[in-house]
Amino acid sequence: MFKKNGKLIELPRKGIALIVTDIHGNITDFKKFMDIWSSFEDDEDNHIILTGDFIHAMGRDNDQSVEILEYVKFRSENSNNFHVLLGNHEWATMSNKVLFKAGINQTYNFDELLKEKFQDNCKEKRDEYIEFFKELPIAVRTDNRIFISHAGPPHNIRSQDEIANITSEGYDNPKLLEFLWNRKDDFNKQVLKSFLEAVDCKMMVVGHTPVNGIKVVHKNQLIISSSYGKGKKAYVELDLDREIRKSKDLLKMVKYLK
Ligand SMILES: [Mn+2]
Repeated sequence: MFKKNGKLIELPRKGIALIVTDIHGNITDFKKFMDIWSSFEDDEDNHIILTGDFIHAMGRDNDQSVEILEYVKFRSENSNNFHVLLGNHEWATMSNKVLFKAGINQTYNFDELLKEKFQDNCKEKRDEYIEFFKELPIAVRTDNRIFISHAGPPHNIRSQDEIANITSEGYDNPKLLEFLWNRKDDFNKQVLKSFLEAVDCKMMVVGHTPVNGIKVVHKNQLIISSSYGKGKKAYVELDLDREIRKSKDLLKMVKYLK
């Protein structure tokens, strides 16, 4: 089992954790990841972590955000080892902020999608989804010292408890926003190092920035693009029992979607 410390999930030193990032409404890829997960899920020591941004495709033609959201919501509410983290796209929906990606107004598109699917019920559905987003954790810390979040790190984090309580003053606070939005140009090597020290971790795994499968930043952050990215689609099959000292150890656990 795992421990839920406020907005922080803590995973013990056993089993495997699949880390999947940035699905962005792509149901074809999502189903492939669920197939992969199906060979792990019977063992209660195994976990899957979706690191947010599972909604909002780049255009409406193939946007299966609602189907994915329904499935993800059901699974995470009915299974102990299905973890879903908040991404900036879910945050924008719950905060009613307009969000553009690749020149497309994602907030508008998502509302239109809800109207199409649920007609008169679309407002209730929207509220239901927002309640779900408010329940989502922000990050996972594993006992073998890997930290997993949508993006980041934020500046000036001093302890794990600060992350556990990060939404205690609402969802519009600067540290949370940095967790959801920060990319490599928003922090330097020293900020990453102090963050990892504060949470007692060796490495950090994030999504958010589209890359060609993977990219290592300042030696201690691994960016993964599992679906929406720049070519290859990668995920991590994290061995929770193995000691990880540096990026090389973690890179051995990276797999690619076929
Ligand atoms: Mn993102």
